[in-house]
Amino acid sequence: MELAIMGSRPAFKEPLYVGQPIVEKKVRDRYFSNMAGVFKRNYFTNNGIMVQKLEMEVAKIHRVKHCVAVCNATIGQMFVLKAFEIKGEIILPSFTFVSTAHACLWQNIKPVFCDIDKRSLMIDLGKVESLITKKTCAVIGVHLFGNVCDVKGLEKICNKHKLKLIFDAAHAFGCYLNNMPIGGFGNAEILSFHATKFFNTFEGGAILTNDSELSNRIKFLRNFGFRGYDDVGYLGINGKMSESSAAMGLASLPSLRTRLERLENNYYSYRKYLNHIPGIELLSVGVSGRSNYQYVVVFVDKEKFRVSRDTLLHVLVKENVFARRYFYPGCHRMGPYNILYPNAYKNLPITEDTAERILCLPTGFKNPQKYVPTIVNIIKSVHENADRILKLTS
Ligand code: T4K
Repeated sequence: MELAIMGSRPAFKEPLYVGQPIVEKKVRDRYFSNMAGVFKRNYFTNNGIMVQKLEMEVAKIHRVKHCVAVCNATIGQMFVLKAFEIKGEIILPSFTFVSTAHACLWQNIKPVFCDIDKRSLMIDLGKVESLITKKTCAVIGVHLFGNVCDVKGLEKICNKHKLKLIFDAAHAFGCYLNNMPIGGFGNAEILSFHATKFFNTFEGGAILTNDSELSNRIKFLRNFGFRGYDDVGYLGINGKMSESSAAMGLASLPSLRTRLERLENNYYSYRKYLNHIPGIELLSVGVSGRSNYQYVVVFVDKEKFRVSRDTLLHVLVKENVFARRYFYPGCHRMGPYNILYPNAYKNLPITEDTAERILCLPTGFKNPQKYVPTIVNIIKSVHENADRILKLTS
């Protein structure tokens, strides 16, 4: 295959993105109909009926007592930390979206970065205990790329050391561990409903928990700390979800099964075609339960593939395939953590190695046959034309 980097036309006219929102026609129609009701009621935010309905539905799906909808997952995580009055240190992986660490440091809680397990890419249980100090108050596990953390192992450690256990479940809407949906694990789990996620409300998120006291506190925190008219009892802030966002969420719920099928189809299509390229390995998902197949993640072994991950990315972008290096280079190498903890990398060898090899490919196509074989052919051509590509990019 002649590649754009060699002078050919890009394989795709339109850009293909990781995280392109999936909004089926039925969802759009339901959204507009929901919004007609919102305009009729003339009630746009502050715990409206759309938000309340969405909370009930999301709690039901995840089999938890409480769902508190918020404006995004980052604020949601901050609310959980604030509600538990966590201070001191929190152990979390560096291999995550930077918001997981920011939500801690924003409240002057020191993020202590833990390495990840090479296969699952999630926090390495074997290393967590060695990072616990007198100041440690909590551990955050991050369910990544549609897979779920080793919940039992983390619970055991946290129970033993009397630590709170929180899950960043931004990627995990609808994921299962064995036969249990995520949501009720640990003290709280935080979902993201960002536009790029499996389930989106444009911007948004939710805290799932079975802890009624925690849920009540967060409800106050997201509304400036108001306990009633003119009565503020806490240092709250504005973290509310709007009716428009909730209307989008409610419109999407009936289409989740078709969306899951589409993403699953995309994943298996990649798996079928990627099978025979030396140096390209697909991350397995759904290993310990059910995945939402939201991400298609590959690892590039430079020796076997003969071209580095970054050169491959460069070639893909020229073809309008906007793959992404989530979560390169790891939080510990981003500001301000690289300045605060310049030696953190020494304890994070797997994180460092993974961040250099990982690549997320676009997914969510209605008809994967139209896209996936071509994307895979580009990758194959890069390998087959390695010498030429290396000359062109050096
Ligand atoms: N924890 C984890 C593990 C997370 O991954 C995230 C967020 C969070 C916590 C925090 O959740 P929130 O506070 O956001 O609710 C994007 C998302 O903004 C972010 O939500 C997400 N993770 C992260 C993995 O991806 P960026 O900076 O890479 O976004 P951006 O604008 O480059 O968009 C990504 C791709 O999606 C682009 O290639 C274009 C495409 N896109 C994006 C948007 C917004 C679309 O096609 N349409 C769109 O509307 O962070």
